[in-house]
Amino acid sequence: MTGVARVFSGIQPSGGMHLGNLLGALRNWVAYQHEHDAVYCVVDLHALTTAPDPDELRDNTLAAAAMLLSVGIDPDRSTLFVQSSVSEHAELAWMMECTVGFGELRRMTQFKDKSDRSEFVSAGLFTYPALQASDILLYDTDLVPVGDDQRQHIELCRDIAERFNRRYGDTFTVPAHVIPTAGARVMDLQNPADKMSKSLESAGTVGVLEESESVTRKFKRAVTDSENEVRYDPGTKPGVSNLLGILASATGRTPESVADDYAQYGPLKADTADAVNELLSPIRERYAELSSDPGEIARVLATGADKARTVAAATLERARTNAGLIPRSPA
Ligand code: AQP
Repeated sequence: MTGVARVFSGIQPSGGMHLGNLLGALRNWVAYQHEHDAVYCVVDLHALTTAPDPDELRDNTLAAAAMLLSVGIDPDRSTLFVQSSVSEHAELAWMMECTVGFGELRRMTQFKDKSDRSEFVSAGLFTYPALQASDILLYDTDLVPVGDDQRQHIELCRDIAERFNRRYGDTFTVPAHVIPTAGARVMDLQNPADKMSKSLESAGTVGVLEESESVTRKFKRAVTDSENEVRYDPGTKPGVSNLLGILASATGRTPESVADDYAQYGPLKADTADAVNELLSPIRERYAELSSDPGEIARVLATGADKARTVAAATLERARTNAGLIPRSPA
């Protein structure tokens, strides 16, 4: 423990990362590592909830780590590791499952959305928020930077921590979420009612590694509306508001002030594409360099896992003792 606030967040290795991941989460991760004790994790156990192909999961896990390094996560400032390398996550998850209510899990909207789209719904998909609570609570986390879609899960994590603390005495730090003001919910460019997502495989998803011509084309074809007024109003103008939100987030402004600069949709689309390409192009270059050195990525992850394990093991031990589990081996 360093005395500065601890930040924790994770990302699933469920495919190519997209602009929503970048603007909603990863850019904040990078910012936080300069003033906080940052712990970032590729959550491969969460990806197992949807039974990915094993080779794909392996590749995606390393690719996700390479992506985090490419967006600017600095392993000298942040602890970066893969969730399954630190077995304390899975062990504490059981205690979290015994702390969260069935009814609470059933209210999670992400579970409802994902189970509606899946033929096979694993019990793991249902208990996902318990594993996520374990991820967060193991590190005595103060702040969890996430996109808006994770708000409900982090609120549940707080409830789980508070219930455990009430039952067994002070054990966990109760974390707070941090959600960006712009870019918190990047919507699909073709269907602005849905959030941009890795697993939907829509033509309206913009990949972080996508070629700039393709990015420009996707913005040009972005669905707007039949009016011709540039106004930030996500309720009635979701497509236009999504473009304004993206351009605002990419340029550090507010969507309302960006809207004042435009009278037509065409220039708004073109400028948004340019701003996004400007953001993505150095990331693509860095990713190409890093991908040619998988040994370096593995080394960074191994060092990160060692650092993470030290903190996680101490928290797990505290939770075990407080809950009445006997020591693993005599003192
Ligand atoms: N569209 C989005 N806008 C803003 N933030 C987003 N995030 C995800 N989608 C958007 C944030 O990215 C972080 C990591 O996401 P994740 O991969 O762990 O979560 P996810 O919700 O599973 O991401 P996807 O892209 O929707 O993948 P699938 O479809 O596979 O589930 C989180 O902080 C999340 O808020």
